[in-house]
Amino acid sequence: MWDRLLTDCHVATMVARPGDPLGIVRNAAIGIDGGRIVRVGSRTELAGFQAKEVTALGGAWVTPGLVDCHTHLVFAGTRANEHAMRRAGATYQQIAEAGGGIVSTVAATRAAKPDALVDQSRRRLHALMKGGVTTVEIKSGYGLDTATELKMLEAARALGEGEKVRIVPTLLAAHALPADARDDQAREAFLKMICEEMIPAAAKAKLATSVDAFCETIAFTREEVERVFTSARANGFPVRLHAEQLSNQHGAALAASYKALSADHLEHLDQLGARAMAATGTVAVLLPGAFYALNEQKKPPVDLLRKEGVAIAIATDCNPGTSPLLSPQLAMNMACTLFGLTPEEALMGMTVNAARALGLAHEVGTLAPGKAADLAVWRIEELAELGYWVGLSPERRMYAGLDS
Ligand code: DI6
Ligand code: FE
Repeated sequence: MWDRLLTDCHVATMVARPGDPLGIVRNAAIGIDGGRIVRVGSRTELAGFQAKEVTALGGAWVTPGLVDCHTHLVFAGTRANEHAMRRAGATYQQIAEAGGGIVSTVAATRAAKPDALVDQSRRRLHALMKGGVTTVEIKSGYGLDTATELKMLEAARALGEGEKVRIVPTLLAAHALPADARDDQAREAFLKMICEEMIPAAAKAKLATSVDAFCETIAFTREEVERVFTSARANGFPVRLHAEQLSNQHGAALAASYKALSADHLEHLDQLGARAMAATGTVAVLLPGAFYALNEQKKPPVDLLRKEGVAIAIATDCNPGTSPLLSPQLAMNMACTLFGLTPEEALMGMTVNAARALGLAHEVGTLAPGKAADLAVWRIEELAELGYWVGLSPERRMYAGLDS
């Protein structure tokens, strides 16, 4: 006898079939046992099975729990002042050069006690969970010293321990140069510290599952990113990269040459970069929240990604500077309205393709036998409503087969 049977629902399994990219099963039922999906099929197919608990969902739609595959949600303080500066015309670069930007969150995060850091971040995590998120990637990158980078990763882990959610921690030490590391010698010392101290320490403490970096004129060069990736590889980490956000640094191609799980942002991606990503299965993670908050004009080349066959994921990029976004639904909606994705592509972007971007496609992002019973139940008439409503929340959210 199974633990649970969900009946009277329509399911988007997200297991693609010819002519049916979302793997839809109407009038369906879902069997759950031991926190995992054991079977998805039509109600009649599953009619003979028994479960300890049977829940009729009244014709609702079920999707995999949403996967937010790019966030910076652990940090202290806010940067609401930058919102005002930006509205008065300041650019991301100008704010960074004026001592704002990432380094101001670094000061607040270094100063925060571990418990305070967890408490502040938990509010944001709850908002994403309320939106149906069951898996969330969280990056470090506001420490920029070994102790604080590890403190952030520990905070991410602590958040996961107390909540019905899967946390996927990423070391993003090469996020910005610390305020006191602007000359060549200090820059070199910082990179050495990332490669020889932070990455090995995160590996030893098993506090991260991948290594990320920011390749940009205001951050790190390709050569520097390559050093970070070399150390990541030596320490057993897969990599991902903030690439082509504000300019074309050819970071996506570099990331692909290291078989990166994902390259993220990509507004300035060119054809060579897209081809390189397609060849290695590197997922394109698009972040409409940052595009929106920065009032960017150049959109990521969605047609090119489609043409080259690069899988597209969508994430909130939740962070205090460029994407104070706490709604996965709004991320999906903006991916449609701002970037021209179809509602189907947006849903794939926060389920199956986001799971791939995290290297977790075997666990989450689809509803199929053996996968985690992480799912969201939506009171909607048709599935396209998921990329349509602004501010819709699921009626129910289940994590490992349990209501939460
Ligand atoms: N790109 C972004 O949009 C965020 N990080 C990054 O590398 C910005 C993070 C911040 O401004 O705090
Ligand atoms: Fe980011």
